[in-house]
Amino acid sequence: MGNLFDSLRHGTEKLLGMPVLASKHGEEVDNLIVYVHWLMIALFVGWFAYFAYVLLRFHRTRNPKADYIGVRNHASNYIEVVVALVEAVILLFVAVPLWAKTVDQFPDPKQSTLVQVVAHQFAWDIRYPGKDGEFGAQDMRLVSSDNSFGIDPKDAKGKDDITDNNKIHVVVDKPVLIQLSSKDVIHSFKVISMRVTQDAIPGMRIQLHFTPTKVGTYQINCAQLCGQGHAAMGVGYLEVDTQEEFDKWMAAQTPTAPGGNSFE
Ligand SMILES: [Cu+2]
Repeated sequence: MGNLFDSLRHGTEKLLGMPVLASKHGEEVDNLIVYVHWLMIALFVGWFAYFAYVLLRFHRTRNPKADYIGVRNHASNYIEVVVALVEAVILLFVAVPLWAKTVDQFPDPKQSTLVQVVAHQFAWDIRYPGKDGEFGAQDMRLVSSDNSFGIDPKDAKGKDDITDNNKIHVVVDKPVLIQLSSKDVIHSFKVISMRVTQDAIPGMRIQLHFTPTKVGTYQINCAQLCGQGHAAMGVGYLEVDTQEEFDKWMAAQTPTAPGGNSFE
């Protein structure tokens, strides 16, 4: 039974042409999409069958005289109750738990790849906390062309921060915790293969998390029409490395001391 269910589910995923999946919670997102489609298919077929039945059953040759009472049984009420029950099950047992996990159960920053992402017209600025695992303080008055994050030179925690743009390096099978904000308008951080989408809002630092499961390079898209160069934000990439690759890459980076510029 379980096997039949799984193969039905995978078959539906193929039929829908679902994009490559490379994150842990993404399977639950896909399940939700598949279950909703099953319900919609059932309703679509059901309604059409009913429509065809009605055309024949109430054709004027069979009913020369109008019937003023109409349907006498309660079949439609029972069907409505069943549909409402199925919807309640999908909502309460699939959608709500997944949403709760997404917005409430954040991974421990110490066990995660911690990244700060600041969107702006039209690119993504990236910052890693460096060896100490903590971001240095920021002050927006310090933002300049060579200090895009406004890292405060007086804060020792900022000395080892690494900054970059448009490419985020993360580690496979390790939670990724992103702190997302925007410098100008509302953007939206979307990585389809990770099944994450989160608006980047000026003045807010919003956390999002996912655990990548496959090494590879995945496109980041901006999912809010944010200006004329909106499409250019597709230059963003998420690179999922093995731990060794990541460590090697990180070791080759020079910290961005405030006031200096060490990134490309
Ligand atoms: Cu944008």
